[in-house]
Amino acid sequence: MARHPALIAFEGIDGSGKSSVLRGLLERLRARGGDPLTLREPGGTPLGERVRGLLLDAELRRAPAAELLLFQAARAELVAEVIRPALAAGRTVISDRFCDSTRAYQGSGLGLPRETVEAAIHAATDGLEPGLVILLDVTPELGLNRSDSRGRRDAIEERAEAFLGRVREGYLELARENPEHWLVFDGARPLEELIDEVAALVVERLG
Ligand code: Z5A
Repeated sequence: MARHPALIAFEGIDGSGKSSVLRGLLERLRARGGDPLTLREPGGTPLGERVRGLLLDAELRRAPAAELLLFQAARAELVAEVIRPALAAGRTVISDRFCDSTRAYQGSGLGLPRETVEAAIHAATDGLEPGLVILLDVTPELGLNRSDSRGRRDAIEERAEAFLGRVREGYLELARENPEHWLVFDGARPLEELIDEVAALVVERLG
């Protein structure tokens, strides 16, 4: 496993506020003259966006292993074509989800064996891992309420609250296992407060 200090991932269950905090962080980093590359998973390449369409289609049934591998297909393309070249050029890369989403959703959530999940992730990333993971922790109830208030649930959000409970526990376990690389925030706090705190810590980490 090779953690890259300039690769930052936002993680959390659906509706945890990742995209909102990431947008706020980006504004603050740009105001300081930074030019980070921001991405979201799955997606970010022509192939990845097509795979994203398949994965989020609520009408399309899929076996757990098929789901695991589709996420990795999108990720492999993103890592090879976008993330590695950007890191090699010296840019900071901030991704809305990365490989820990797979550990939490397909591992803890769907119950796929850890070795299977790790082998699939490794095939996609060749061991590249974020130097910093920002976890926005919310209860499944709050996350689903926020998704519902936007009036949409995709294939993965359709799953039960119990599924998201396992995903949340999976994330918290990963954070406990990797305390030097994970920062956990209570995603129920006011948004501006969260953005200020996350931005201060990211600026400190990036030096
Ligand atoms: N997935 C997977 O299973 N395995 C993998 O390997 C990968 C992904 C990479 C991608 O969906 C799905 O793929 C995802 C995991 C799975 N599961 N689902 N669904 P996506 O990209 O469409 O969505 P998402 O990543 O789950 O994000 P989201 O649902 O859009 O939520 P979010 O980005 O965390 O939250 P948000 O959009 O910033 O906020 C949601 C709403 O809450 C919004 O109206 C905000 O204004 C509001 N909000 C946010 N923060 C606050 C606070 N602090 N206070 C009050 N209101 C707030």
